[in-house]
Amino acid sequence: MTDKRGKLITFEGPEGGGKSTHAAALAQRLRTSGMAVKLTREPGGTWLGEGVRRLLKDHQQPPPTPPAELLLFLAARAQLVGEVIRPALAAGLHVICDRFADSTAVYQGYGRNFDLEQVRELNAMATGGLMPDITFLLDLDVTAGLLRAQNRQSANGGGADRIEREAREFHERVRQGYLAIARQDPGRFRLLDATRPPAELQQAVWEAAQHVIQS
Ligand code: T5A
Repeated sequence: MTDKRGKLITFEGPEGGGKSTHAAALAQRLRTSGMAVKLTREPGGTWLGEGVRRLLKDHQQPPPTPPAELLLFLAARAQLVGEVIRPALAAGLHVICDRFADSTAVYQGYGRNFDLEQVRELNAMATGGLMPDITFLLDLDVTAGLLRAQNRQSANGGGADRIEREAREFHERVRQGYLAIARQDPGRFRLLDATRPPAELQQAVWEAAQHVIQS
């Protein structure tokens, strides 16, 4: 154990923004610089969470009701925080998480129209009040994001998941929801234009992450 807690760094945004790409690139660069890093994702990152991920992405079975969907995302988060994130932070690792509580605030709050305050309270229960030290919001136009996600799936031989198949209006509410919560917490969010070249974005992420890690 070290006496210095690691930092929690999250990546958020609508579909296809490049969260996975940039989370992995940051983890790699931090490791190359000699830092201990845990890279994880939501939903997922634990046995329970990966099971929830499979259930929630499946589009061939009857869909979960909106409350069931909300509670499953929260259950996966509670497990990830308790089993992986808190122990890693306490051991001095920097944790990079591909989506976190803001995804529920936005997809279930703004997207599915759950009461935002109720979602905030449920998120606080799932995380035990743990907040990211910095959150990168990769923002891009809904059509462009869905197209990128589709192209990546075609390249991998897969298809769109259940949430990607939602109506365009749903994805538009998600995008606007992200921009709204980022405006409410400018100290934590770094808003990035996800259409910029990947190398430029990686450099911007690196500089902001370095600043937080050294603080
Ligand atoms: N969800 C999740 C909720 O509803 N509530 C919740 O509480 C949580 C946690 C998760 C789904 O669950 C929902 C949100 C999601 O719908 P997922 O598979 O994790 O599903 O899906 P996403 O997180 O949306 O991830 P995606 O795979 O769609 O997109 P990413 O990770 O943002 O994008 P990435 O890195 O895979 O990149 C997509 C493509 O774009 C290219 C990449 O090479 C790749 O091909 N790309 C770029 N191209 C040009 N310029 C750039 N700057 C690029 N950056 C990446």
